[in-house]
Amino acid sequence: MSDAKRRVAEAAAELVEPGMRLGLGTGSTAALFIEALGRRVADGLDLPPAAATSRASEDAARRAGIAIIDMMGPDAPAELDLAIDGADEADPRLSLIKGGGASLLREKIVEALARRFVVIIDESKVVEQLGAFPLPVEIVPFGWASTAHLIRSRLGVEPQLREARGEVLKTDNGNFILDLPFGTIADPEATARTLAGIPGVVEHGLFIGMASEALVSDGQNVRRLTP
Ligand code: ABF
Repeated sequence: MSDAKRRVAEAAAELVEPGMRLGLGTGSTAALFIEALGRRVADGLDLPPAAATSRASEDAARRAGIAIIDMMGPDAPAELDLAIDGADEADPRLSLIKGGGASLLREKIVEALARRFVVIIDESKVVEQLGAFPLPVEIVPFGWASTAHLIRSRLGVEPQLREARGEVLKTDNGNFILDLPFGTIADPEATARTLAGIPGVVEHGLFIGMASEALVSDGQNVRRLTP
Protein backbone atom coordinates (compact mmCIF):
# COMPACT_ATOMS: atom_id res chain seq x y z
CA MET A 1 0.00 0.00 0.00
CA SER A 2 3.01 2.32 -0.04
CA ASP A 3 2.18 3.47 -3.59
CA ALA A 4 -1.32 4.35 -2.42
CA LYS A 5 0.04 6.30 0.54
CA ARG A 6 2.49 8.15 -1.66
CA ARG A 7 -0.20 9.04 -4.20
CA VAL A 8 -2.62 10.51 -1.66
CA ALA A 9 0.24 12.28 0.11
CA GLU A 10 1.33 13.93 -3.12
CA ALA A 11 -2.26 14.82 -4.07
CA ALA A 12 -2.71 16.43 -0.66
CA ALA A 13 0.50 18.45 -1.02
CA GLU A 14 -0.99 19.94 -4.21
CA LEU A 15 -3.93 21.31 -2.18
CA VAL A 16 -1.62 23.65 -0.29
CA GLU A 17 -1.54 27.28 -1.42
CA PRO A 18 0.92 30.02 -0.46
CA GLY A 19 0.30 31.50 2.98
CA MET A 20 -1.96 28.69 4.21
CA ARG A 21 -1.89 27.96 7.92
CA LEU A 22 -1.53 24.20 8.07
CA GLY A 23 -2.04 21.34 10.49
CA LEU A 24 0.37 18.47 9.86
CA GLY A 25 -0.77 14.94 10.71
CA THR A 26 1.11 11.95 12.05
CA GLY A 27 1.79 8.44 10.74
CA SER A 28 3.41 7.00 7.64
CA THR A 29 0.98 8.62 5.16
CA ALA A 30 1.22 12.03 6.84
CA ALA A 31 5.01 11.66 6.87
CA LEU A 32 4.94 11.23 3.07
CA PHE A 33 2.74 14.33 2.85
CA ILE A 34 5.24 16.31 4.96
CA GLU A 35 8.06 15.19 2.66
CA ALA A 36 6.06 16.16 -0.46
CA LEU A 37 5.21 19.52 1.10
CA GLY A 38 8.86 20.04 1.96
CA ARG A 39 9.73 19.60 -1.70
CA ARG A 40 7.23 22.33 -2.58
CA VAL A 41 8.68 24.60 0.11
CA ALA A 42 12.17 23.97 -1.28
CA ASP A 43 10.78 25.04 -4.67
CA GLY A 44 9.64 28.36 -3.21
CA LEU A 45 6.19 27.76 -1.68
CA ASP A 46 5.88 30.34 1.10
CA LEU A 47 4.14 29.15 4.26
CA PRO A 48 3.72 30.49 7.78
CA PRO A 49 4.72 28.11 10.59
CA ALA A 50 2.51 24.99 10.74
CA ALA A 51 0.94 23.14 13.69
CA ALA A 52 2.28 19.61 14.10
CA THR A 53 0.27 16.81 15.72
CA SER A 54 3.18 14.93 17.31
CA ARG A 55 6.83 15.25 18.18
CA ALA A 56 7.58 12.89 15.30
CA SER A 57 5.79 15.19 12.84
CA GLU A 58 7.50 18.24 14.30
CA ASP A 59 10.85 16.58 13.65
CA ALA A 60 9.80 15.46 10.16
CA ALA A 61 8.62 18.99 9.32
CA ARG A 62 11.85 20.58 10.48
CA ARG A 63 13.83 18.06 8.43
CA ALA A 64 11.67 18.99 5.44
CA GLY A 65 12.34 22.72 5.94
CA ILE A 66 8.83 23.54 7.26
CA ALA A 67 8.68 25.92 10.25
CA ILE A 68 6.59 24.81 13.24
CA ILE A 69 4.36 26.74 15.67
CA ASP A 70 5.12 26.36 19.38
CA MET A 71 1.82 24.76 20.39
CA MET A 72 2.83 24.95 24.08
CA GLY A 73 3.02 28.75 23.90
CA PRO A 74 0.51 31.62 23.86
CA ASP A 75 0.72 31.97 20.08
CA ALA A 76 -0.97 28.65 19.32
CA PRO A 77 -3.60 29.48 16.66
CA ALA A 78 -7.35 29.83 16.99
CA GLU A 79 -7.85 28.65 13.39
CA LEU A 80 -6.03 26.82 10.61
CA ASP A 81 -6.83 26.84 6.89
CA LEU A 82 -6.12 23.19 6.18
CA ALA A 83 -5.17 20.07 8.11
CA ILE A 84 -3.98 16.89 6.43
CA ASP A 85 -3.74 13.57 8.26
CA GLY A 86 -4.10 9.83 7.90
CA ALA A 87 -6.62 7.61 9.69
CA ASP A 88 -7.03 3.98 10.68
CA GLU A 89 -10.64 3.63 9.43
CA ALA A 90 -13.14 5.86 7.65
CA ASP A 91 -16.85 5.09 7.20
CA PRO A 92 -19.15 6.50 4.47
CA ARG A 93 -19.96 9.59 6.60
CA LEU A 94 -16.21 10.09 7.07
CA SER A 95 -16.42 9.32 10.74
CA LEU A 96 -12.94 8.13 11.58
CA ILE A 97 -11.01 5.92 13.93
CA LYS A 98 -7.62 7.47 14.61
CA GLY A 99 -4.89 6.93 17.16
CA GLY A 100 -3.16 3.79 15.94
CA GLY A 101 -0.04 5.94 15.98
CA ALA A 102 -0.81 7.12 19.56
CA SER A 103 -1.15 10.79 18.57
CA LEU A 104 -4.92 11.14 18.65
CA LEU A 105 -5.04 13.87 21.31
CA ARG A 106 -2.77 16.31 19.51
CA GLU A 107 -4.40 15.34 16.21
CA LYS A 108 -7.86 16.16 17.53
CA ILE A 109 -6.72 19.47 19.05
CA VAL A 110 -5.07 20.58 15.80
CA GLU A 111 -7.68 19.21 13.39
CA ALA A 112 -10.53 20.82 15.32
CA LEU A 113 -8.97 24.19 14.40
CA ALA A 114 -8.99 23.51 10.67
CA ARG A 115 -11.58 25.06 8.35
CA ARG A 116 -10.83 22.12 6.03
CA PHE A 117 -9.60 18.73 7.23
CA VAL A 118 -8.53 16.33 4.49
CA VAL A 119 -7.96 12.67 5.38
CA ILE A 120 -5.41 10.73 3.31
CA ILE A 121 -5.87 6.96 3.28
CA ASP A 122 -5.51 3.86 1.17
CA GLU A 123 -8.54 1.80 0.12
CA SER A 124 -8.03 -0.76 2.92
CA LYS A 125 -9.13 1.85 5.46
CA VAL A 126 -12.54 2.54 3.92
CA VAL A 127 -15.13 0.52 5.84
CA GLU A 128 -18.92 0.29 5.98
CA GLN A 129 -18.92 0.32 9.77
CA LEU A 130 -16.18 1.40 12.17
CA GLY A 131 -14.69 -0.88 14.79
CA ALA A 132 -12.61 -3.67 13.26
CA PHE A 133 -9.61 -1.50 14.12
CA PRO A 134 -9.41 -1.39 17.95
CA LEU A 135 -10.46 2.07 19.11
CA PRO A 136 -7.57 3.92 20.80
CA VAL A 137 -8.39 5.94 23.92
CA GLU A 138 -5.85 8.18 25.65
CA ILE A 139 -6.14 8.03 29.45
CA VAL A 140 -4.21 9.51 32.35
CA PRO A 141 -1.85 7.05 34.07
CA PHE A 142 -3.39 7.67 37.52
CA GLY A 143 -5.98 4.95 38.11
CA TRP A 144 -5.58 3.57 34.61
CA ALA A 145 -6.87 0.12 35.62
CA SER A 146 -9.92 1.73 37.26
CA THR A 147 -10.57 3.70 34.09
CA ALA A 148 -10.31 0.43 32.16
CA HIS A 149 -12.87 -1.16 34.55
CA LEU A 150 -15.31 1.70 33.96
CA ILE A 151 -14.91 1.40 30.19
CA ARG A 152 -15.50 -2.36 30.41
CA SER A 153 -18.64 -1.98 32.50
CA ARG A 154 -20.14 0.90 30.50
CA LEU A 155 -19.26 -0.30 26.99
CA GLY A 156 -18.91 -4.08 27.34
CA VAL A 157 -15.50 -4.20 25.72
CA GLU A 158 -12.20 -5.49 27.12
CA PRO A 159 -9.63 -2.64 27.01
CA GLN A 160 -6.03 -3.55 26.21
CA LEU A 161 -3.27 -1.38 27.67
CA ARG A 162 -0.95 -0.55 24.79
CA GLU A 163 2.69 -1.53 25.13
CA ALA A 164 5.69 -0.89 22.94
CA ARG A 165 8.96 -2.75 23.18
CA GLY A 166 7.81 -4.56 26.32
CA GLU A 167 6.86 -1.39 28.23
CA VAL A 168 3.66 0.56 28.68
CA LEU A 169 3.51 3.05 25.83
CA LYS A 170 3.54 6.70 26.87
CA THR A 171 2.10 9.26 24.50
CA ASP A 172 3.75 12.61 23.71
CA ASN A 173 1.58 13.94 26.54
CA GLY A 174 2.80 11.40 29.10
CA ASN A 175 -0.48 9.45 29.05
CA PHE A 176 -1.37 5.80 28.37
CA ILE A 177 -3.42 4.32 25.53
CA LEU A 178 -6.16 1.72 25.91
CA ASP A 179 -7.19 -0.07 22.71
CA LEU A 180 -10.85 -1.14 22.62
CA PRO A 181 -11.48 -4.15 20.34
CA PHE A 182 -15.17 -3.58 19.56
CA GLY A 183 -15.32 -5.51 16.30
CA THR A 184 -18.11 -3.19 15.18
CA ILE A 185 -19.26 0.13 16.62
CA ALA A 186 -22.98 0.30 15.94
CA ASP A 187 -23.46 3.87 17.17
CA PRO A 188 -20.20 5.91 17.04
CA GLU A 189 -21.83 9.06 18.46
CA ALA A 190 -23.15 7.20 21.52
CA THR A 191 -19.80 5.46 22.03
CA ALA A 192 -18.02 8.81 21.81
CA ARG A 193 -20.39 10.34 24.37
CA THR A 194 -19.96 7.45 26.77
CA LEU A 195 -16.17 7.60 26.57
CA ALA A 196 -16.11 11.38 26.99
CA GLY A 197 -18.10 10.95 30.22
CA ILE A 198 -15.63 8.58 31.89
CA PRO A 199 -13.18 10.21 34.33
CA GLY A 200 -9.59 9.49 33.36
CA VAL A 201 -10.35 9.50 29.64
CA VAL A 202 -8.44 12.38 28.10
CA GLU A 203 -9.61 11.81 24.51
CA HIS A 204 -10.80 9.01 22.25
CA GLY A 205 -9.98 8.17 18.67
CA LEU A 206 -13.47 8.66 17.22
CA PHE A 207 -13.33 11.74 14.96
CA ILE A 208 -16.94 12.43 14.09
CA GLY A 209 -18.08 15.32 11.89
CA MET A 210 -14.53 16.62 11.55
CA ALA A 211 -13.31 15.44 8.13
CA SER A 212 -14.28 17.63 5.17
CA GLU A 213 -13.16 15.08 2.62
CA ALA A 214 -10.92 12.07 2.10
CA LEU A 215 -8.43 11.32 -0.63
CA VAL A 216 -8.34 7.56 -1.14
CA SER A 217 -5.97 5.58 -3.31
CA ASP A 218 -5.62 1.98 -4.42
CA GLY A 219 -2.08 2.64 -5.58
CA GLN A 220 -3.15 3.65 -9.10
CA ASN A 221 -5.82 6.31 -8.84
CA VAL A 222 -6.89 8.82 -6.23
CA ARG A 223 -10.59 9.29 -5.56
CA ARG A 224 -12.22 11.93 -3.41
CA LEU A 225 -14.87 11.10 -0.83
CA THR A 226 -17.11 13.62 0.93
CA PRO A 227 -19.37 12.96 3.92
C1 ABF B 1 -2.40 8.96 12.23
O1 ABF B 1 -1.62 7.93 11.72
C2 ABF B 1 -3.32 8.29 13.10
O2 ABF B 1 -4.42 8.87 13.60
C3 ABF B 1 -3.56 6.98 12.52
O3 ABF B 1 -3.57 6.19 13.65
C4 ABF B 1 -2.32 6.73 11.74
C5 ABF B 1 -2.45 6.21 10.36
O4 ABF B 1 -1.18 5.79 10.05
P1 ABF B 1 -0.62 5.40 8.66
O5 ABF B 1 -0.79 6.56 7.75
O6 ABF B 1 0.80 5.08 8.98
O7 ABF B 1 -1.37 4.18 8.23
O8 ABF B 1 -3.01 9.67 11.24
